[in-house]
Amino acid sequence: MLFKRLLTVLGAAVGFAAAETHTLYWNATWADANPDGYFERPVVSCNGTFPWPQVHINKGDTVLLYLTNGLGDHNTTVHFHGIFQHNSNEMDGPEMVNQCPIPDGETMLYNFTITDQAGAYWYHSHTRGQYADGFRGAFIIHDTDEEPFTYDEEVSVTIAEWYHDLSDPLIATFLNLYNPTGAEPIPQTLLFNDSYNCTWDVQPNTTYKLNIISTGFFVSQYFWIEDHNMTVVQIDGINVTPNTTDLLYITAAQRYTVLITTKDDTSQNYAIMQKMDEDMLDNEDTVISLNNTSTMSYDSSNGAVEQSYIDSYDSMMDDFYLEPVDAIEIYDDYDYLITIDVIMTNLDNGINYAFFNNITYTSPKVPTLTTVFTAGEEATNQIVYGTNTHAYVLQKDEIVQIVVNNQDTGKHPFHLHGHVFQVLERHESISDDDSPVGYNESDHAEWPQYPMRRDTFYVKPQSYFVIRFKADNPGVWFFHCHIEWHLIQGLAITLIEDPLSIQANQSLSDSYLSACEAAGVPTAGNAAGNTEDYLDLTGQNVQCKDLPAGFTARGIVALVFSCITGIVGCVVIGIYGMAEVHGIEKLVVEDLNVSVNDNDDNEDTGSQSVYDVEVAHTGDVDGETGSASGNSSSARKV
Ligand SMILES: *[C@@H]1O[C@H](CO)[C@@H](O)[C@H](O)[C@H]1NC(C)=O
Ligand SMILES: *[C@@H]1O[C@H](CO)[C@@H](O)[C@H](O)[C@H]1NC(C)=O
Ligand SMILES: *[C@@H]1O[C@H](CO)[C@@H](O)[C@H](O)[C@H]1NC(C)=O
Ligand SMILES: *[C@@H]1O[C@H](CO)[C@@H](O)[C@H](O)[C@H]1NC(C)=O
Ligand SMILES: *[C@@H]1O[C@H](CO)[C@@H](O)[C@H](O)[C@H]1NC(C)=O
Ligand SMILES: *[C@@H]1O[C@H](CO)[C@@H](O)[C@H](O)[C@H]1NC(C)=O
Ligand SMILES: *[C@@H]1O[C@H](CO)[C@@H](O)[C@H](O)[C@H]1NC(C)=O
Ligand SMILES: *[C@@H]1O[C@H](CO)[C@@H](O)[C@H](O)[C@H]1NC(C)=O
Ligand SMILES: *[C@@H]1O[C@H](CO)[C@@H](O)[C@H](O)[C@H]1NC(C)=O
Ligand SMILES: *[C@@H]1O[C@H](CO)[C@@H](O)[C@H](O)[C@H]1NC(C)=O
Ligand SMILES: *[C@@H]1O[C@H](CO)[C@@H](O)[C@H](O)[C@H]1NC(C)=O
Ligand SMILES: *[C@@H]1O[C@H](CO)[C@@H](O)[C@H](O)[C@H]1NC(C)=O
Ligand SMILES: [Cu+2]
Repeated sequence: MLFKRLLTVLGAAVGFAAAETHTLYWNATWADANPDGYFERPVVSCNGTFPWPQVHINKGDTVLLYLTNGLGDHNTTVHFHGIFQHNSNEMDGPEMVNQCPIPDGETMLYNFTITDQAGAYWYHSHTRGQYADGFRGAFIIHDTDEEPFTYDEEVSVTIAEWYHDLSDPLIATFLNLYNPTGAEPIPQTLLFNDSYNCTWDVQPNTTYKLNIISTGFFVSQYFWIEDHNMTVVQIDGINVTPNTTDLLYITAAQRYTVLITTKDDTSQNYAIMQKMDEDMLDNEDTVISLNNTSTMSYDSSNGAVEQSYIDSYDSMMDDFYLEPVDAIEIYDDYDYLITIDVIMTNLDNGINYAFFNNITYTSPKVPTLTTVFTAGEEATNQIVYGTNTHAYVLQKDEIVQIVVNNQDTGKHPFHLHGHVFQVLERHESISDDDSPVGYNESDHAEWPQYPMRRDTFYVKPQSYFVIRFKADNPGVWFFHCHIEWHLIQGLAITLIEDPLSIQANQSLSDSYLSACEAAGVPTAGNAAGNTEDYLDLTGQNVQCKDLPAGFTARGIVALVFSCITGIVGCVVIGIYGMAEVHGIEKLVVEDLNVSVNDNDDNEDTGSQSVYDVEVAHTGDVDGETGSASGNSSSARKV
């Protein structure tokens, strides 16, 4: 162990860790697997094998990944979560944002070099719901520079929840008139390394660097190891001043790297515990086990462990207080402000969507990156990206501040592609009995001098957070909730960072263009596919209409409730329900005596109507800001 440590230090000192190229061939195919020991089901596998491989590379290395779609009945894509993709924006992955979907039988080359990052990352499909079906794995970048902490061995583990149903049917019942409150599908179990009841063999008297990587898509997890402390040294690839805790709270997509020093006696094994954050589940009816136990084994002859209990889940480490080792100071001020309110509500088709302000993200007809490359000088005009991609054009090197005001009663872990961001403030959660609290620029908490940075950070119920980053990485970057269900509901915006530099320094590869051709997606045009007039968005994809005035989510709940409780109601739904809600309103009012325009009493649905919510306009914050850039929720200082 000492030898290994010496070698690493020596290797870094004399720089013999020459950059390598890792050529990977992955064929995404269906296979059967039983990762939780309860139920065999089809999973998206790598070459027929599940789980997907852990990828280990060094800083400076290049990845050449040939991803083949062998699924037959689905498109695919892959995103390397947390990777900056400097000058390789087309390799970032999100479907119709950074690339075309890869259709059946096609292969796309992901070609990128890791220049300035190390630590625990992961990869996953960025095609609707697909990583819930298994397409996900750990991606570890070993640092070639000396790390600011020492250890003997490095180990990585992924944690996630698991469903017995496939994503397709889950999405179909989730985005549905019969699910008007938008209740998310309930997972059945938790997985450890995409498996269960695992054993981690440890040596006594040894310090381990453990990368804990959430490859989850919904529920946050508490994580603890019986009678062992964990010293957090890195979050989402950012080294932090060591902070010791016995309990972590890990949202979907976050990573914690911890040091664990083992005991010097081997007479006992210990439980490694994972537990779902029950507050995020609408019900627990179909949960098989809220928690799961794996074994930290000092000696296999000690046998299996009992689960370990803790007194309170309130003692978890609060990542907000962690300080980055590089002590980068808070950016002085912002140049550009984006204020977005999280709202969940129903549209005219009765389906519950997620909104930032009044927009639920709807994919364009041409990937946003294709539009950047083909719009010429119009690429700096937000209009060409369409209204429903919720696009913001950022200028080179400006400081961007994003304020997320969460009007919803749930927690949401937000992820920014292409960057880590400074976290200035996360307000405490506000109880369901009170109204949501939004950020007030003239009355906020004191901000840290050296803010914590990471790429995924959660906002608390009915509360807000404030983040800043520098627009120094030209590219199209998605900002979205990492609860996959909420992304499917439209909780995303698109940031188009310095589009003219993208045009000048990057290009679309043959592989990108041939995937588009095979998928039948145009290789030029604005969001509507128009190549003649980039300012003409006629025919673009747009969200469904708003509910008729005065018709609330509550009305829909009543309507569906009537279906469940009364046969007559079912007939009504059968006739009108699947197509349009128009006209149903009157029926609901008559049949169920539900009052319309009764917007002040909707706590029984947990949802709010669009008509209850004031969209925030921040164009004139403190009278200091310049004219809004055409979007009501953003403002650039002049
Ligand atoms: C997948 O199969 C290809 C072609 O047979 C092979 O080159 C590659 O190494 C395999 N990858 C994994 C992770 O099994
Ligand atoms: C990928 O897998 C599919 C399904 O098993 C198979 O038909 C196809 O030939 C494979 N492609 C490659 C490049 O391995
Ligand atoms: C794959 O993507 C193309 C282009 O968006 C689309 O037309 C097609 O329906 C998709 N295929 C599947 C199976 O979803
Ligand atoms: C990968 O990208 C680099 C830099 O753009 C390029 O030089 C190289 O040819 C690419 N590799 C392949 C196999 O296309
Ligand atoms: C877990 O594995 C141990 C052996 O390591 C076994 O004794 C125990 O029964 C297993 N528990 C479950 C729930 O499968
Ligand atoms: C998780 O699985 C990987 C192999 O995919 C293995 O190398 C690693 O040791 C496992 N982690 C733990 C903590 O057991
Ligand atoms: C964990 O750390 C706390 C505070 O530093 C200490 O009191 C406790 O004894 C430690 N527990 C273990 C098991 O080392
Ligand atoms: C652990 O190290 C201590 C001294 O540092 C030694 O006394 C003890 O025997 C070691 N324990 C084991 C199990 O190797
Ligand atoms: C784990 O869940 C089971 C039921 O699913 C419950 O009986 C047990 O108390 C839970 N353990 C912990 C540590 O919460
Ligand atoms: C953990 O999961 C396994 C299988 O998924 C299950 O048998 C076990 O009861 C779960 N609960 C605990 C506390 O380990
Ligand atoms: C450790 O984290 C706690 C909050 O969980 C914070 O109060 C404390 O200042 C942190 N200490 C260091 C050294 O970062
Ligand atoms: C959102 O509100 C803005 C400003 O009021 C309006 O121009 C735009 O059409 C609205 N968008 C949608 C999708 O309703
Ligand atoms: Cu969310």
